[in-house]
Order: sequence, then structure tokens, then C-alpha cells
Amino acid sequence: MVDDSERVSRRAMLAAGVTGVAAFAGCPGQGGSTATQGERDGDAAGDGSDADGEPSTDADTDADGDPGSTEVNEPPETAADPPTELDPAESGESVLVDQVGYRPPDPKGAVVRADATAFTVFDAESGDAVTSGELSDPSEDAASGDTVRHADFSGVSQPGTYQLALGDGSVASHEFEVADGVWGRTLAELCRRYTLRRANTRIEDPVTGLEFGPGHPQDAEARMYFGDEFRDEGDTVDVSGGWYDAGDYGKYVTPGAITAGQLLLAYEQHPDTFETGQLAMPDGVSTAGRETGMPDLLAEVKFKLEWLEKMQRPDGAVYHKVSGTNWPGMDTSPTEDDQTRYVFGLSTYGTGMVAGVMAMAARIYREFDADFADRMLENARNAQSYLEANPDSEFRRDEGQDDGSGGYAKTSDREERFWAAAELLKTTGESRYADYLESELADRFGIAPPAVTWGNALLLGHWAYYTAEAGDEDRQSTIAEQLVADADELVEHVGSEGYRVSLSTDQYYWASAKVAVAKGNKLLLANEIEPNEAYVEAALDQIHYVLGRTPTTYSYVTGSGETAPQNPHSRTVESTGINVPGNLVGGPNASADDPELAELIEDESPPPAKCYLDVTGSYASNEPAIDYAAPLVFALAAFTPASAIGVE
Ligand code: 9MR
Repeated sequence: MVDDSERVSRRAMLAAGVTGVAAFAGCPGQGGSTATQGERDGDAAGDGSDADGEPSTDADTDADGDPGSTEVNEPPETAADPPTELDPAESGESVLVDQVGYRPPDPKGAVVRADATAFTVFDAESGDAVTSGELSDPSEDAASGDTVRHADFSGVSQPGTYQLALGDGSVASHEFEVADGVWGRTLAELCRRYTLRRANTRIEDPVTGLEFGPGHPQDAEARMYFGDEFRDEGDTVDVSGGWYDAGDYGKYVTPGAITAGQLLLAYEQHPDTFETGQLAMPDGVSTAGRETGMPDLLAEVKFKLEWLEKMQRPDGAVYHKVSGTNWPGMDTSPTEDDQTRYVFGLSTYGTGMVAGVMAMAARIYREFDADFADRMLENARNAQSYLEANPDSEFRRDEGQDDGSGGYAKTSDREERFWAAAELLKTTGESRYADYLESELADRFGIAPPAVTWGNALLLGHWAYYTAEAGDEDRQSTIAEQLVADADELVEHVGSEGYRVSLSTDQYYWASAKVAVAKGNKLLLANEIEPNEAYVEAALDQIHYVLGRTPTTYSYVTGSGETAPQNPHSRTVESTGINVPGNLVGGPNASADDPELAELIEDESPPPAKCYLDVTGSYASNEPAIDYAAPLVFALAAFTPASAIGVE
């Protein structure tokens, strides 16, 4: 769908910093690219270390809610001309803002990369100047190579649509909103994207126009790729259901469990934010349990938990993934991908994650569906029993296992064992789980956890232990002190970055956008322990970053912002022509992990934060995945009242 000349010109524009919707307009799915994602993965070796960075959490009280301030904006002193004569290609190029917007009471900042000293904020509808101010002194931003200045327009607190302009008004930001619940639609779309990736389900969504499926009916009779004490090679297993992982049709236990865990934590921290009926779930999609008032988000996560349950063996261990042995072509729809699907691998790190998320589910679903909660607890205990009986880490990988799907390989499992036992302790209060942590994993209490990712669930474990009534107080203090100390460092780091991003310059690797948000979520958890406005502000900065205050000018969430991914690496986008909103893509990746990025890096040597391509072929920078959207759901849930969530 993108021919070479077009690709080159897009790259040249990106390198030159010329983006903008007009320049990039391209309809995904129009052509049906046949590029495959094939030879990817390779996934690191195993300890999860290349597997991204950090944490996730949530905050609340002072972060929550809305404010309803009626503060009157300062009258401008030196107003620029209104940005009415803007060249569309210039709009949003040199003045970077959160392209969705800001909440009225929050600090508000723009990043400016033009040689100017003053700015003016205009009401986008009336063209009236509402405030003006001085830009900060310039500073160099290593990750992007940009010289940046900052505009602080925190005083703009009247709800409205605005634009921030420099000088004569020929240089301005994209339009953005100031509103209570400003991210309500984005949050709804982030949640809905899970429903719209259901396997074995007919999807007919009036909101997006997406129609497909039911995809992969053969998953009801998938084949064992190997034999074990419970099944022979070639035996059939019903592993229907669950969400497709990303732009592919693989279904993987570990990103599935870490995603479900973060979504459940979002609910557990903000139970009043999620309600029944707020996600406009398409007709015909099963929402079992909703009759008891189960919020849509929980109904959706239940769908994945039921699939995870099918991946568990009778002895509690959990298989690794379901996929075919070939990567389907990029324009292959879920129904056209009729290859035999297999159950591959088995891991103790995945078994730990399943125990952790199911122990969470056992407490969270109890009020809505006690039978389901009981089942979840039984499964979690069963997984834990397997882990106790098998103290060594296992990661089964048979030859050919990764020929048609991602690796998600990790050969260590200590962090996930910790998560499992800590959630079981929190849910049951039984001392045996505390004893297991003390006897087997005591050293993990003293490790400051990185952001939550599929490669490391320790922060979820620490949070569960810290909030468990049955937890030891000294251990809880250690966890709290570490998290707060880590948050202090992170705040300092965010303040030193030109784009106020939580990533360090060497963290622009595969899925960096997810990691940026997940690091911000760590601050929200620290804020629960020790409320601190600086933590909340730096966490908000990560939201502003992924929603468009970026060196590439892109918002990394489809459908949110004027310059957002048009060509995500996704087989359903390519085969249906519908660019589903609410997908966070991987974002800048300074490693040459796909051929498109490799060419960009070789030709242009862009700084790390600009190694991003809005082209279908760039699976290592432009692919959406279930575990990318989840931390953003967690973050936005801290700042969005239930009344704002919806797609109307
Ligand atoms: O998101 C995963 C990233 O952390 C890894 O570095 C990368 C390489 O192993 O794989 C990513 O996961 C992909 C998975 O392997 C297959 N489905 C698409 C996922 C997103 O790109």
C-alpha cells in the first residue's frame, strides 16, 4: 500500500520534522499491503530484560475527579496575531501540545522548538487571545536532538478549544481542549479496543464500522504442538476466545495476563470510574455477568480470563500461546486465516502471572459473579501449587514454535512468582503465601521494581503485598520507601527532559510509548503512598507525551489527536479498512527491529525519540498491542470521572 517513493518522502518529511495530517494523509487498508511481519521477534533472550521497562499503578484522590474551576484567564499583554493564516503543514510542527487536551486545574505546558520568546493562547472558535506569556530559556534535549523552550499556560482554565501561537501567528500548535474529563472519549476507546479484538466472536460495531469474524473458529480445536503427561502431540484443545495480541492473530498468555492485571488494578483503584453500559459494547458481544451490574470493563476482562483458564493444565501449569506456524499476510482477515492453530510452550513465568491475575479476579468479581470468583481462586491456587512443586524456572520452547508468532520468551520467573503469592495473600489472608514469599523470594522485597511490563510483574507484586491486610509491616515499609525514593528520582528525571518524558535516552526501544506511561503509573502508585503533586504532574506529563506532545509531532494513540497513526501495523486494519481508535502503538524505537526502521536508521540516523514511522510495515514502532493500551487505561482512569467516559 505504500510504494517506495512515498515511503522515502514520508521519511524525509519526518526527518525534516514536517508532518501534519495533510502531509501524511493515507488511508490504512485502502490497498491491502501484503508485507508480512514475519522474521521478527527473536525476542530477547529470556530474562525479560530487553522486554521494556517499568511499572504501573494508579493514584487517586487528589488526582481524580474534576474541579470545575472558574478562574478567569489573564488578559494578554503582548498578543500574537490569531493563527488564522496557518499553512496546515506547519500546524502542530513547532509547538507541541497534548492534542487531546488538559484538565482545567492541572498544570499545562507546551514544548516549543522555534526561535521565539513569547506565546499567546487563542480561543480557537472566537480567535480571541486569552493569555500570553514568555517562553522559558532554550535547552537542548538529547533524546530528540531538539532545542526546546517551554510555554506554561496553566492559567487557562475555562473549558474551551484553544491553540497556542508564537509571534505573528504563523506558527501554532494543533487545537486542543481544556475540559473536565477531557480524556473521556480516549479512555472509552482504549477500553473498547479490547472488545474489537475478540477472537471467536462476530464483531459488528456501529461506532467504528468494524465488521469481521467470528475469527479463528479452529481455535475450538487447536492442536497440541507437543505432548505432555496430559495430552499427546496433535490432540485437540478448546482454546477459543480471548483477544488477539496485536497486529497479529497470536494469543499469548503473558501479555494477556499482564494486560488483564493492569486493567483490573485500574478498576480496583477507581471502582466508581467504571460502569455498566459506558463502553457501548456492540450488540451480540457476550457480556456475561452484566445483569448483576458488572461494569463493561470487567465484562471485557472476564472474556480474557476465561481464555486464560483454558490455557491452564489440570496440574496448574499454563501453556504459553496459541497461533499458527506461519505469519498470515498483512491483508488476511481473521476468518481468512484458516491455518491450523497450535498450543505452544509452557512457562512458569506465565503460570505465576495467571495465578496473580486470577487471585485479583477472585476478589474483584466476587460482588458480581461469585461462582466465577470461586473458579478464579481455585485456578490461582492450582497454579501456585504447581509453582511450589516446581521451584525451578521453566520455559518450554520447541523448534518451530516462533515461526508464525512472537516469542515472549523469558527464562526467569521470580518476579511473577512474587506477584502470584502476594495477590493470593491479599485475597485470602492466608499466612502460607506470606511464608512462601519469605522462604523463596525474600530478596525480591528489597528490589525497586521497574515499570510493569510482560517482562516484569514485580511492581504488581509489591503493590499487592503493600496493600494486603496480612502483609508484614516492616516489609510494607520497605516497599513503600523504595517506591517513593524511585518516584523522587523519576520526577527529577522528567523535569530534566525537554519533552518531560519519563524515558531515559536509552529507553527508546520496542514499545517505548507503553514504557513511558507505565513509568508514569509508578508515580501514581507512589502518590497513593505519599501524596505529592509533583508525582501527579509528572504522571500527567506521560499522558501528554503519548497524546501528542512528542518530538515526532505524533500522538501515539489512534483516533486521538490531529496527528495520530494512520497506518498502524495491523492485519484487521489492513483487511477491513477500519483504523480502530484507542490503539496505543509502540512508538519510537532506536533499534533497527524491522526493515522500515532499519532503513530509516541507516539513511537518516535520527535521534532515538524520532525513530518512528507511521507506515504499516513498521511493526517495531507502529504496531498496537493489548499490553500497550492497558497502562494508559490505568493512567487515564486516575483522571477521568465516570460521567466523561463514552463515545457519544
Ligand atoms: O511487545 C513486544 C516487545 O516487548 C518485544 O520486544 C518484541 C520482540 O520480542 O515483541 C513485542 O511483542 C510482539 C509479539 O512478539 C507478537 N505480537 C505483536 C507484539 C507487538 O509487537
